[in-house]
Amino acid sequence: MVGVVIGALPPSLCAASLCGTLLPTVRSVNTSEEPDVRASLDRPAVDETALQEQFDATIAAGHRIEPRDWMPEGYRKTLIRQIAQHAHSEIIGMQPEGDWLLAAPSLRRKAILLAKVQDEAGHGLYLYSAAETLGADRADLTDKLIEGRQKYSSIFTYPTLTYADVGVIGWLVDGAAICNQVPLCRSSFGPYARAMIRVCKEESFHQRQGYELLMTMMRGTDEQRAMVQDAVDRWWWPSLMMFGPPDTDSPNSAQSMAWGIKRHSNDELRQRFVDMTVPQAEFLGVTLPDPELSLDAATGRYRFGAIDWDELTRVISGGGPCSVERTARRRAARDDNAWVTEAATEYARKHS
Ligand code: FAQ
Repeated sequence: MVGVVIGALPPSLCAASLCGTLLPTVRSVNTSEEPDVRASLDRPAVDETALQEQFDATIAAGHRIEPRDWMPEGYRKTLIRQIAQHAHSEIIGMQPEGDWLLAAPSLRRKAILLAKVQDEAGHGLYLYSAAETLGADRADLTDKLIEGRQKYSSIFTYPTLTYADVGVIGWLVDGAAICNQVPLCRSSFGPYARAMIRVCKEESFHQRQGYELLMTMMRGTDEQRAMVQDAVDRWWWPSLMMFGPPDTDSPNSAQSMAWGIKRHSNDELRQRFVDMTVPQAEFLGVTLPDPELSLDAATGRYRFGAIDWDELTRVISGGGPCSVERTARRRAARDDNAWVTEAATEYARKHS
């Protein structure tokens, strides 16, 4: 006998339907000792070569792969890896700014920050939903994050020391996220690409609110201007690391680009971010902490100094300044709220 349990909380369904990627998040469970023979009975014999050719042709034509389409196992695994890491980044990324919610300097700033942090939660939900369309289980992904078996963006292991950090995260971190994620709106996997469209619109608002906060502080006192400069000094290099290792040391890029998951290499996007950001820094009146930063007149692009790749390796391996704290907090959120999951699952079971 085969029963069905709901494998996710209602929010996942809401998020999935919002981004048009609704697939029922149900897991088939064999509740008897009998072997589950449905799979072999339902499926006609398939010609893997023809399926692979059809997949390749879809990618070559720039069309989308959808969850029910056949896909190579490597493509599915790569997508789950990247989308899960992306989702984890959005959720862990709520913490550094969330730390300032109770200390925002005015009601207006608090309302803006609250809306932003809630947006990041929404992004995480869209992304977990996209991963679920590939057969991943959300609870399992969360466990992998907490146990250090899946990554989240290096940037969120750094602490937010002053309120200027909130502005700098909006300007630089959301700015880097936009550079990275706008091309993902054309990613070959439909649910991921569609989720990115809404995410990018919201990131764009986030970047503007950060820049507006910094502009306000720069028009303020010497102390406020010093706070902004200090925050820029601390966040500039970690923002450049968000784009990942250099192309020469990026094991996943070539295949991900061949599959149309990534559209540009890590270095290309990093350069685009620098070119976009330097004029914004000049307008703001801050100095970027890189004495080698200079405009190459021949290419119209900015040259920049060497990135400390050892730092990125250390942070990615769990050695970031707040790595332990970030994961511990996520673990506590999972454990403290387990009763909600259990209640919702039981409710769904009774009504299925
Ligand atoms: N941090 O071969 P590659 C945001 C890992 S969302 C940690 O180059 P790939 C919004 C990489 O996963 C920010 N790990 O890998 C927000 C791989 O590990 P694995 C997140 C990193 O996938 C704003 C290994 O190193 N955005 O900011 C990092 O081709 C404000 C080798 O690297 C996304 O996730 C790193 N920086 O390229 C929220 C965008 N870099 O799995 C709150 C989607 C690399 O082999 C507040 N993701 N690694 O063990 C991507 O575009 C890609 O996954 C890259 C990495 C570009 C991040």
